[in-house]
Amino acid sequence: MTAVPTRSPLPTGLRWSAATSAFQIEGARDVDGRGRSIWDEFLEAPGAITDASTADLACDSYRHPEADVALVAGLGLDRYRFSIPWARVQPDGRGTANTVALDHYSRFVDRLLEVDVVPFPTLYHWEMPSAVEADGGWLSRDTVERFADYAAIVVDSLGDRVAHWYTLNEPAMTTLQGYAVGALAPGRQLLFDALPTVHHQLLAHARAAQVIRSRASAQVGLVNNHTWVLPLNDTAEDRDAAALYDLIHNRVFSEPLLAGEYPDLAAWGLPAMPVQDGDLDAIRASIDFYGINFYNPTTVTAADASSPIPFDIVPTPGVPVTGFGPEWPIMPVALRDLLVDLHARHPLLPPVIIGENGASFPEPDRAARVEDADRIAYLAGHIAAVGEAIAAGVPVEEYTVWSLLDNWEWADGYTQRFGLVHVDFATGERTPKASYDWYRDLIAGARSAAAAREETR
Ligand code: IFM
Repeated sequence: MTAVPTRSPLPTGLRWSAATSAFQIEGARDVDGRGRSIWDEFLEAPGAITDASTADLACDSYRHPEADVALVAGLGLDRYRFSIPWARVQPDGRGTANTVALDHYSRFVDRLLEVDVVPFPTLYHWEMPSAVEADGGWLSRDTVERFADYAAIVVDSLGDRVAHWYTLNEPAMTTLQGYAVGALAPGRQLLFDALPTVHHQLLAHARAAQVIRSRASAQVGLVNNHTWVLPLNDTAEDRDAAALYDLIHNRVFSEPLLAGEYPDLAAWGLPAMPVQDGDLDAIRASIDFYGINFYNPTTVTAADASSPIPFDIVPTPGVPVTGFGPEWPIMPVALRDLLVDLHARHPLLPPVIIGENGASFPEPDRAARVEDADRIAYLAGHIAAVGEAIAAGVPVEEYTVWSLLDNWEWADGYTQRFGLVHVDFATGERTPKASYDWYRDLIAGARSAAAAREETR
């Protein structure tokens, strides 16, 4: 078991948050008129989910939102990140809103406000209505306006109380794992032909941001998954492989948002993006903050000439790993390096929000108090890395733990536990882990330190 660091890694002045997403915690897939989404389709495919589980019950959060709000309040969070599923609001992905679902999220927002926590919803955390996917999903430009219509419905319902919005969660994972290799829904295996989904997602985000700002006073951003890419060997081949992976995982998303242009795709033999007049201006002007989800670095080596893609992702040598094994190496300094590098390349970087950071470790299934020193060490190390990035001038303003609760980890089902709170999926019982108490105390300590500083001014 990893030792818990004793030094306080606290960066000053951060806001503190924790996150969940609807499909992973809500259950209740067939209530209140919810439509089908690509995840309902995906989990039914034989062998798609490691433990063959479904998200039918998950944490039962749709039926018991009060249980989650109590845990959020107990942590003393500044904000809570949750998601609103498109397929609950527009079951067919177009047309009239399902007011029963909207009322549910409206009451949820009120509950958060009652305990002084700022509601910070994500409009799209991977749950595309099946009907939209059937029309092409993110491969189709028409999805942009359908998403903007959905955003308008939600902001008209909640915009009087919600002033901070994430549009899309991790478009990189949707492109790479959803459309390129098929490890996540919608399970397409298009390799580089998945690239148009990058542009359509960025454009959908930009249109949704316009719509939100035109209907409410709000701060809008998206949150993407970033990784720090390392070549396995210091050779020209591995450096090229790493540069290509960096391009398709990170830069193809960050550069249009932060600099208004795509990196040079032709130089890598990749197809051009389906850009039309005005698209890049809209994308560049679209974020009030930049959300970064960070979990692990990625080590890359050049692939055999016979491989359909020119790189292989390999274990990162010499570092510990999470419950996923070598796939998820633990290297907090990679988060600092990534932030410092992004800021160096984009000196006018808007405020940065760490929208997710956390780790799964093997833990018991039955209700239990879990002494998760390994998770505490992971979080403390990454918060310290954020502090170092801030000290180097990176404008990070908020840090978010993934996740408040153990939940249904997509294709890994219930086999990976990320929560600050243990969930017994057989009974629904929630038991705060040691990391919950640690994070609560860290937040309280940060607040007292900030108050003391104010007093001495
Ligand atoms: O559970 C996911 C989340 O939905 C998106 N970001 C990564 C998390 C851990 O895999």
